[in-house]
Amino acid sequence: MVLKTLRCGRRELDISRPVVMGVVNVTPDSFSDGGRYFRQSRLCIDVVLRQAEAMVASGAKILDVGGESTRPGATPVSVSEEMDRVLPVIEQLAQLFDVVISLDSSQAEVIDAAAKLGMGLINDVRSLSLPGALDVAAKTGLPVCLMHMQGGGPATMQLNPDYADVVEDVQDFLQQQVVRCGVAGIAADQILLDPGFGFGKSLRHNLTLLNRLDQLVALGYPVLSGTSRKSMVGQVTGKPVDQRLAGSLATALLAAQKGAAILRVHDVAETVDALNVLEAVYQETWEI
Ligand code: PT1
Repeated sequence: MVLKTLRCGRRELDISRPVVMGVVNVTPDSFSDGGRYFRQSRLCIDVVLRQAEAMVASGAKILDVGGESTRPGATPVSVSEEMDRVLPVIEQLAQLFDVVISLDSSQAEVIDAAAKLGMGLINDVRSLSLPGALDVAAKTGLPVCLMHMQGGGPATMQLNPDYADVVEDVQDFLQQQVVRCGVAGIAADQILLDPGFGFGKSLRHNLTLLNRLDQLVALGYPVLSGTSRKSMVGQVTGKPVDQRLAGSLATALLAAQKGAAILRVHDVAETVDALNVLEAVYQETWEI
């Protein structure tokens, strides 16, 4: 049951080839580009729009807008603050660019409001577990990305990652979330799965999940992979966050080779180039 298009509101997203999702962080404390769009702690929407425009020109098919930092140890943000950050950006991006605008949020209120402003995909690192989020998401009819996280939340998730078999545990969790979504009325062909790299995982857990990503793909849902600039890349290469491009490209290519449908990245142009090379080599053989 590998399905090839997602119905993202007014837009359709072709995922018969791997596509790139560009990260648009509107948080003052993002792990990799923290505060880039902030001047004296005020959000500069024109800077965000210029960055997004460059990502679209480089070949991003999705822009993922997030107002809550979810990196390890990040502090929570209030719902109203999150709304103030993401809603104007979603509205503008949806009007200006012919790509799918994704919202990286766990809050029912934010999801509901963003759906009315042209959001095309719901990306929730908490798999629609917060009050009201599942029903609001179902009501939109939009695709949802369900992600695995262990350990309660970004503040505590890296304290003691523990699995019997990390791949099987992640599969089991995600399959339970698929059932939950089905009961709420979300169509099976509008569900994406994500192993949640860096969310309650040791380096070995992350590397095992990437090495065996094909097992997650085998569940039959499109898989989203987010490894860009993460500490798993830093731990292997010994490089700080601003020098993780090459390592991140390696993880993106590996994920694509193992069947990932969407690569969530900061460096869109470089990732698109790398995927084009992979595709040129593979030619017609993506169907695995
Ligand atoms: C992700 C993801 C996300 N990651 C989806 N959404 C982040 N669907 C935000 C580190 O170890 O993988 N999938 N939204 C960013 N979160 C992290 C986590 C950032 C870990 C950095 C690390 O460095």
